[in-house]
Formats: sequence, C-alpha cells, structure tokens
Amino acid sequence: MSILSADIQSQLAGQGIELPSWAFGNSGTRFRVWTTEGTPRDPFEKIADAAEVNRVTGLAPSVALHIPWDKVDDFGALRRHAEDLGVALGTINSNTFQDEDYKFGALTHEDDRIRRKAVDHHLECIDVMDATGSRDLKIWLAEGSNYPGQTDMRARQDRLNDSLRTIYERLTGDQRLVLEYKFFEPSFYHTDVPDWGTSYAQVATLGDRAMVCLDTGHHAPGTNIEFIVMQLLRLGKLGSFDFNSRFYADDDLIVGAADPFQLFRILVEVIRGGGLNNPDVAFMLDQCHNIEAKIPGQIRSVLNVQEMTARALLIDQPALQAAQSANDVLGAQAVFMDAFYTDVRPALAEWRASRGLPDDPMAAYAASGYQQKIEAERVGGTQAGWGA
Ligand code: PSV
Ligand code: MN
Repeated sequence: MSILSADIQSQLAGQGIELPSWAFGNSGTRFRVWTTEGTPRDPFEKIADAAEVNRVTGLAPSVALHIPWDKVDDFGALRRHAEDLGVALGTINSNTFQDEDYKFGALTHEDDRIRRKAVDHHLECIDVMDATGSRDLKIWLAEGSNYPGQTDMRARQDRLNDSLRTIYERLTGDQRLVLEYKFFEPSFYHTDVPDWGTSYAQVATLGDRAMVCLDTGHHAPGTNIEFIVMQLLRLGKLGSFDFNSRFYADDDLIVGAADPFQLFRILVEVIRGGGLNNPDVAFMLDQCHNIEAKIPGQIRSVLNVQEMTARALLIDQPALQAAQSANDVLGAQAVFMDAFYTDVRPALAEWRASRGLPDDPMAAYAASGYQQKIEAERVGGTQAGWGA
C-alpha cells in the first residue's frame, strides 16, 4: 500500500507547473552570462525543450513567454508548434526594463509620451495573448528611485493606477492581469510595487480579473511568505506564483533547493486556502540556470514542487486541528514535522510508473539522447540569452 492515498494521488495528478521560456536560454549575473551547448536559438527551440520536461514528468503542461524576448512573426505558428509537442503557451510577461526610455519609469513615468509607450507595449502583449490563447498578462515593473527626494512617490501610484486601468480595460473573456511585486532591484530606495499590499491595493481597484503575483524570491530575508500566501488566498487575490529559491536576494535558483522547508510551508497554506489545482492560482517557475544544465534543472524544479506538495498533503489534518484546538504546541508541531520529514520519493516513483511516466524523470531524460541531439543540431546562430 502506497503512503499516498487515492485522494492524494488524484490531487497530484491534477498538478501543472508552467515553465518560463527564459529558463532555457543562457543566463548568469551582471558579471557574466554563461553559455551551454545546445542552448535554443529561438522561441521554437525553447518550447521544444520545455516540452521535453513535460514528456518525462507529466507536470509541465505550459510555457510562459516574455515579450519582446520571445517575439516571433507568427504567434499562431508558435502556438501550433507548442500544441504539436503537447504543451500550451501560457502567461505573457511584459518587459519595460530594457528600453532607454524607461530609465525613470514606465507605467509611472511623468512624461505622457513614455507612459503611453509603456501602456501600448502591454496592449501589444494582449494582442499576443489573443493569438497564443494565453490567459494571463503578468506585469513586473522595474521602476522606482534611488535617492530620497528624487521623485514624488505618491503621484507615481496615481499614474500607475491610471496606466493599469487602461491595460485592464483591454482584456477580454477570461484574460487576467497579474501584478508582481518586488521589494528592491533595480531601484534601491523605493520601488513602485514593492510588496503584496501595494500590488493588492492597485489590483483591487481594477476588478475581479486583476490579481497579485507572488514571486518567492521577491521578499526581504526572513519574511514569512506563507503568511502572505494565506492572506492573498483568503482575499481571493492570489493569481499566480513565480517559484524559485534564494539564499540572499532575488537569486532565481531552483525552487526548493535553498529552503525545502519554506516550500513545504507555502504549499501547506496553498492547500489550506484551496489554492491547489484551483485554476485561479497559476503555478509558474521563474528561474535561471546559470551554471547547471537547463532542461534537467527544470525537471528537478517541477519534481521538487511535486515532492513538497505530496508531503504537505500528508499532514494528518484531523490530528493537527485537534492539537491546535487544544493549544498543544508541541503536539501540533510534531504532526506538521512528521509530514515534512516523510520521504515521498519512492512512493512518487511508483505512482509515476503506474501512470506510464518514467519513475525517475532525471534518469529518463539523461538516457533519452535529447541532449546529445540538440547539441549536435544547434550549431551556428545566436544562442538565446537573458534579454534576447
Ligand atoms: C523580476 O525579477 C522577475 O521576477 C519578473 O518576473 C520578470 O519578468 C522576470 O524576473 C525576468 O527574469
Ligand atoms: Mn518573477
């Protein structure tokens, strides 16, 4: 008998984690961007690599795009290419952080021309969504200031709201806007959307299809992220996750690598708040693989999320609730930790095999020959990199 009950197995079967196209391109830090053999040269090749992650894990049914990094002449063709490989095109990420005009802001800029340009970029992203069939427009803003007194922070909030409203009004059907927050970088004194409260305050004025995106790397060290997850789910405003892990700042390392216990705690609150397999709450990775192999890096990442989800589902809820009601501090903590310390890997391997998936996706990928094939084929051209 598996330690994973039929109910847990069916919840795991419903899990889908969106991959970021940029995880398959070269990346690094501001000091050096590293290259690897076989790196995709265009969005079609990035999607082929993402489809490989899904093939061996059954966990990654869609791929997020970043505009303009993934701009192609024919998004319908990109969509068909994805569908032929068994994946869908997912979230469209806008980019207002790499254009000279946006040095002092984009959606908050005091110059109407520049603000209009930034709004128009988002309207163009929605045109892309119409062609790709994507539901979500994800907005992360790199704007803010470096020095006290440099700018009028309050006026910028008003202009931001105005810009977001124009973008929101262009959405149709089930399309949504998700606003991502980040506490610092590239601005160091103030950031226009630094925290979940600001993101919430902005999207709450727009409407039901405007939600908050929580990137796990975008908090000060020591922040209780699972509390934020709980609160946003409670308010019905948690639209999506950008999963990654960090030791210091926005490190964008493999999710669950730096702090598996934190990932467990987040997933406990996701389950508690009804966010698991809830179409309103999109699970996405936002990572870079600077020095490790990219496709195995993404496979490892989605497996980490699956493993921690299984452990979180193992919590003996009646026992936990009884201990909580009795204010049995140590009893409650023991129930919680029992689930966290349960090694679910053998049970998950068995369960995968029972569903026709490789029991060991990392080994299956290594044995597939795909890596050798792309290294041989992808010769010449320019490898995609962070920002290209
Ligand atoms: C910003 O740090 C961010 O998390 C946003 O989601 C961007 O779109 C992404 O990283 C780019 O890598
Ligand atoms: Mn992000």
